[in-house]
Amino acid sequence: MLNKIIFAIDEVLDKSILDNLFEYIYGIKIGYPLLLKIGVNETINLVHNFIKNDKEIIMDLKLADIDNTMKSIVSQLEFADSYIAHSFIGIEGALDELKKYIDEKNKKLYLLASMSHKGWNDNFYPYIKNVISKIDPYGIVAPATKLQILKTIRKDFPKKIIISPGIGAQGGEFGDALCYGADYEIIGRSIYTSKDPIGKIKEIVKLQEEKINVCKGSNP
Ligand code: O7M
Repeated sequence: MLNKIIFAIDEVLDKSILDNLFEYIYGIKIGYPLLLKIGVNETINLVHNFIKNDKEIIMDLKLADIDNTMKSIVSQLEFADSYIAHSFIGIEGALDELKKYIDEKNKKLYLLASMSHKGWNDNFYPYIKNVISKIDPYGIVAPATKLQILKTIRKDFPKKIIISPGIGAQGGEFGDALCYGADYEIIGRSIYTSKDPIGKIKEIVKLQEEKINVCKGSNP
């Protein structure tokens, strides 16, 4: 079965629902909504099975601060495997030290290359691209709502893991980002607002598989 979903848990869920979704998803993404609603300790309890097993836990606080502050934040969330930061904050005194710190802990850094909402300005992409090239993160976040920029980012960074949000609730079609170069699709509301999250995930996997079968061999 295709295993290309990163579940964005931005709402409080029953632990049993989450545990039942376990086998259908590659990893989970946690951010401010959940941490602020239930706190760090409750979040750790909720995702306990994911910590114990081989599922990636991505901490999405979109870090955008000076090095010392970002390191302090990361040090309090060590249950995660990876951390997401903004690229626009630049290198010296920010991302250079954060990358070193995360490397020392054998964790992963993802950098945002572009965002899924309308107002994001991709005219800054040459600057962002330079920052990403120099920092050399483990992975990149790129939008499923803007497939041409996603395709450009894949071309510019052929070996990086790309994770892509904006599918379902934001209008992107399931599977499109995979066809345009993403490794994983980040999906939140389509799953957690469903009355039947497992049924929904199975449906999404099927749609992703169908899309991949169509785009495989072609060059979107
Ligand atoms: O499927 P949704 O729209 O309910 O959730 C999408 C998730 O991806 C949600 O957690 C957003 O905060 C996040 N996201 C975007 O929607 N757009 C972006 O450009 C970037 C992110 C993100 O995950 O950045 C790391």
